[in-house]
Amino acid sequence: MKPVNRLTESDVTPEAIFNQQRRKLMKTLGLGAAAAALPQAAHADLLSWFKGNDRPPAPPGRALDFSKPEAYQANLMLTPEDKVTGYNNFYEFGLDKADPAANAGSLKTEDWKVRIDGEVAKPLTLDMDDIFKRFPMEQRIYRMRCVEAWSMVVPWIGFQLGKLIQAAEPTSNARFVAFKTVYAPDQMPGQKDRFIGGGLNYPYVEGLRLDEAMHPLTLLTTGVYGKALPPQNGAPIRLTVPWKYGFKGIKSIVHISLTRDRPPTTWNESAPNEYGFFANVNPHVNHPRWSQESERFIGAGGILDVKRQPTLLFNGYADEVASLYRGLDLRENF
Ligand SMILES: Nc1nc2c(c(=O)[nH]1)N[C@H]1C(S)=C(S)[C@@H](COP(=O)(O)O)O[C@H]1N2
Ligand SMILES: [Mo]
Repeated sequence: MKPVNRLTESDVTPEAIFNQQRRKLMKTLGLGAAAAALPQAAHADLLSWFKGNDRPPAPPGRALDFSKPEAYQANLMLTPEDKVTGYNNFYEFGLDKADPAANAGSLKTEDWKVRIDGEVAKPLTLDMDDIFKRFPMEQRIYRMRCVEAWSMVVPWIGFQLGKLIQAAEPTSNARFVAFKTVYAPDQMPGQKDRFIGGGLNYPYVEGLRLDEAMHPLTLLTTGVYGKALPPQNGAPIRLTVPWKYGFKGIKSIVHISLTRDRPPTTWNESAPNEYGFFANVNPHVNHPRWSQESERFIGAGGILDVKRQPTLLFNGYADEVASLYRGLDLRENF
């Protein structure tokens, strides 16, 4: 076995080269660069990230106050902090896994405000101080599963989204919750340039059914590893829904709106046959271009420590959430 730092160019071919050329081709053809960007083989992507990861770590965020409720301190092996904050998807800052950590420092998170409105009796605009005052923070150790078939275990800091929704007093018309990322093309190169941003429409938007949003596992997240979120992880506030694919976890949120109708969601609009509205983690429903039966867990060691393990239904949270989907065909509603 070769040590990680001895990986040669041939170790990342042919998959990496294939993906590169595929991207070029898709661009040349003017086809959805977004579809090309989610790699055919995320493994090649992992290899090249480990190879290139000699950058200094992002400056740490400020330490947060939080409790550690027993029920959420899962006894799972954590993905190390440098990987959680160094291997990211945040297409506003580029498509490669190292791009967000390298580029997201330009995001201005001072004077951040989050607006919650729509089908509510009490619309609210809160700044981050208001949020920290109103909602005590908790550490929750959650599995995190990207649709690209890699996974992590992350100690998030956050609070239940349901508490904020309750504070806004939903009307009886509210059935869904829509989320929007900040639109700041001057700070986010991917919003300015279609190719840097993977051809997605910005601002990035996501949505949940109201019962999913009210579920106690669903968090608004303000920190990771005990500190305020670094920009590449979606500072200053992002969504975490641990039983769904990672793309539901919209970053750097400025607007939350309760709606009667199902809101549009970015990846679903970009490729509706590949990314559904529900996006519940499910080993039995494959992505059209790859299997979801197993995943690569990103652990403590180098690339040799990236273990294949079975994907769990609802990402291991079936006892808590399966009842939300009783009677729903999970194959049709993927
Ligand atoms: N605004 C925005 N939110 C986003 C994304 C993005 O590109 N833009 N990527 C999503 C995807 S695909 C994943 S897997 C997670 C990654 O979160 P992490 O980098 O904190 O692990 O963020 C999600 N939220
Ligand atoms: Mo993802």
